[in-house]
Amino acid sequence: MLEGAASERWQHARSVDEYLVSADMIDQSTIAAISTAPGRAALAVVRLSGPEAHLIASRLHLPDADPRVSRHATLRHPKTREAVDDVVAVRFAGPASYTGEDMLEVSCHGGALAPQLVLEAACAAGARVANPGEFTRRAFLNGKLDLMQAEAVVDLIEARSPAMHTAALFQLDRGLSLRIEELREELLGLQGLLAYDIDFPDEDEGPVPAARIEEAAAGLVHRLSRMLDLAPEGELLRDGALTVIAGRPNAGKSSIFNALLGIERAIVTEEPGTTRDAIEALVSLGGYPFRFVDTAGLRENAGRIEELGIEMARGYAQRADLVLLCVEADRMPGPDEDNFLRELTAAGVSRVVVLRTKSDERRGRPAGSVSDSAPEVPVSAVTGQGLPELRTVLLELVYSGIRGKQETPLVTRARHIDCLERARADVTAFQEARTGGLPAEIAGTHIQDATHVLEDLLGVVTSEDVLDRVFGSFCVGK
Ligand SMILES: Nc1nc2c(ncn2[C@@H]2O[C@H](COP(=O)(O)OP(=O)(O)OP(=O)(O)O)[C@@H](O)[C@H]2O)c(=O)[nH]1
Ligand SMILES: [Mg+2]
Repeated sequence: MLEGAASERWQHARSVDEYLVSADMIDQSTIAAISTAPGRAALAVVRLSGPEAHLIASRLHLPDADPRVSRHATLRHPKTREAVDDVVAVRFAGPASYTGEDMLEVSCHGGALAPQLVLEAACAAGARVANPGEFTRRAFLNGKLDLMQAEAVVDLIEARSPAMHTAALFQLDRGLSLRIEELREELLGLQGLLAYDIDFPDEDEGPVPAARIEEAAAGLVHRLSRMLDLAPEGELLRDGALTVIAGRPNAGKSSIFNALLGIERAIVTEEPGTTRDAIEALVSLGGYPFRFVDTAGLRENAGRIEELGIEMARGYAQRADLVLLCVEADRMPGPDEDNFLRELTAAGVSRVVVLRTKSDERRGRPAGSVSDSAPEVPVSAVTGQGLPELRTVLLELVYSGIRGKQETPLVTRARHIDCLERARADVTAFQEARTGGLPAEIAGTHIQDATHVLEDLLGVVTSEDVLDRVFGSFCVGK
């Protein structure tokens, strides 16, 4: 039986050529990097991967040890034998390692110097400094994970909200990959049905009823559409929904911004025109990320600096995923609010919530109503009244499709959306070709195209530049 990285690569490859290409893409050097973040810390980890990882360990005067057994030792410079640090070292033997290659993991002291000196000693012993994402790139090329799992590794590192963290962890466990593989299997099944059709074209009712093929195609379009429907929400998990707090000067915008953050971040005064710059903060509500932006109050005839702030506020509002328009509860809304709402509609911003602020100062219903369509929430930054309701409304408006469905594989990247849309377009083109009466072999090419697109998504066949793009976004050491 075949064993090792080569056999895993072979299982993933569809042809001899593909196997050779994937083998070719791995360079034979041994790479090293500090895998932990710089700065003052108790410990740091320096990792090595490649054919000479264990030889380099010996050159660093680390004692021999079985794989996965940690050894406490003094790491010494390979040439001078000078002590570099007191470390704990673990060897891994490929293919049973993260990258699929031989590896060495050194836990040394943290801080500015120790990890750097360990890395320099490793390089003096024959390693070269790794590029960003190079460890995971090797893991991918050795068949340890597929491309979507590799992306999930970055997502996990960069996750800033519990929901993103959950989605990334689920994907690292192949949640989304399995769903894409199922779709790919179905496309291959459909290709099989079509092959029958091509072999027996003249039979009245061939071995495969036409309805069965049509059903399979419709099912695929339906499933691809369902994944794409949730994709916009999945994408928002990455950076948070851009939520712009806007309104006339003194409406209480900064106070609400601070109340949502739970800290006094923006300056609040009784003077209109206090906020002039846009201030951003990422907040997680119920685990889901929102990027709140406090902006300058909108008004005519403002001074020069304030005017610039107002321009910025408009710019932000027009790009927003959601706008919170603040109007004091006791003030009748006027033309400023009407104009602003019109601008938002023109910019395609459909999600607006009207906050009737300072509602502690008014008893009963707020004065007038601001918009026919936007929900109105009375709030007070002073008493906290209305804030829980506001949080619920925001979550419902932005994340209703994916909230609470932890087991739903989520599409979170532009690359995924692009591939799924292309696959759906191919299957739709197939349906049209069938309706148009085109021969099965011609129509079938669209199904082959769709299959290839999903294979791109999984990284079954991948060009260097796709890999560069995916792994270029990694940090060094991962
Ligand atoms: N009673 C009461 N006063 C509030 C409330 N929110 C804000 N205020 C007061 O309203 C004034 C303006 O508040 P800000 O939060 O600075 O208003 P703003 O919209 O950011 O103002 P600009 O940045 O100048 O556009 C301050 O004096 C606040 O103390 C509230 O909920 N209740
Ligand atoms: Mg303000």
